[in-house]
Amino acid sequence: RPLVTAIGGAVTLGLAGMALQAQAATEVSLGHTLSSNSHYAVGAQAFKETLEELSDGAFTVTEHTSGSLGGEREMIEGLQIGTVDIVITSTGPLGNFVPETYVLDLPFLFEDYDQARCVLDSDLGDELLAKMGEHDLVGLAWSENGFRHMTNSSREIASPADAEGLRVRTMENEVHQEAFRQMGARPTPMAFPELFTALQQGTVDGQENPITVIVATNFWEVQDYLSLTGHVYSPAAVLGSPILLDGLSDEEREWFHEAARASAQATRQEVSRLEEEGVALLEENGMTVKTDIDIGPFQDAVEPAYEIFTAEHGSEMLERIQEQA
Ligand code: EAX
Repeated sequence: RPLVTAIGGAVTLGLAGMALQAQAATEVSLGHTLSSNSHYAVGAQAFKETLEELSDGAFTVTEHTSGSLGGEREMIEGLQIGTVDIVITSTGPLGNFVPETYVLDLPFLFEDYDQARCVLDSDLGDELLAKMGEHDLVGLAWSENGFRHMTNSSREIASPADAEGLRVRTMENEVHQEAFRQMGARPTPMAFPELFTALQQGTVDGQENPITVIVATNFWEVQDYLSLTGHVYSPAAVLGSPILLDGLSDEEREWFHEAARASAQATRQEVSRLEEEGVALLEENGMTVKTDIDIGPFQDAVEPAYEIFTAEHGSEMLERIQEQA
């Protein structure tokens, strides 16, 4: 009898302990626009594992994929008002909130992944993350989307002339829109969750995204041609909501920063892997891929976008990046 009571007591204590822990756990919502087999999902899982481990289960992370919390612009707004806690987003719509980040979206700014990652990991990258604090956002880490390439359903694009008149969906980013206007295309800004249907229904003829996104979204189902233009490097940011993060202790906040860095690291690795394997996969799925593109004429075509950019945003950040790159 005493033994049973002792066991009963231990079980009760154990259950009480579990209940306490369950009560204390804070659920953190994390949103992104891509599918659960994407490089963002890999990053989301790394964020989850790291935060849950560092906090010993005090925080649990729930991932919301495929734009189920809205497009990137909407999710950034969600961070500002606290309806979502963590967002992995391209810089596409970010310039609308933090104009200092527009510089990163200039076409042909970076030559390769090493260069881009190096700049984002430098003081300049930290400065840009800190800037987000002035706009009701917490910049946690620079992650990655990848170099963007053009796809469409009409024809092979080998030169800017081939893009003439093409209705190309762009992100909601004025620098990108200007670049495509200069190329002679007809840019149509649109949130990512609407894109697949727009391509399917022919509302737009083409779009541009990194190999990672083209693979994760099965764009081969609605696009026949891929041209490896690599016309712009697309960074991603891991952002937090000040509504959650401002209320945490320094130690807790540092866990979020560390989780975001682990997330970025995992995502970059996945981007590199897909850069190696993705094109073959797209060809297997029936896309015609133009690989040996002469980017000179594309660079010439988008040159005026730089003047328009500096007239509006100044040239200081741009020059600093160009010096480092
Ligand atoms: O961040 O909107 C886009 O084309 C982005 O590349 C996508 O949402 C991933």
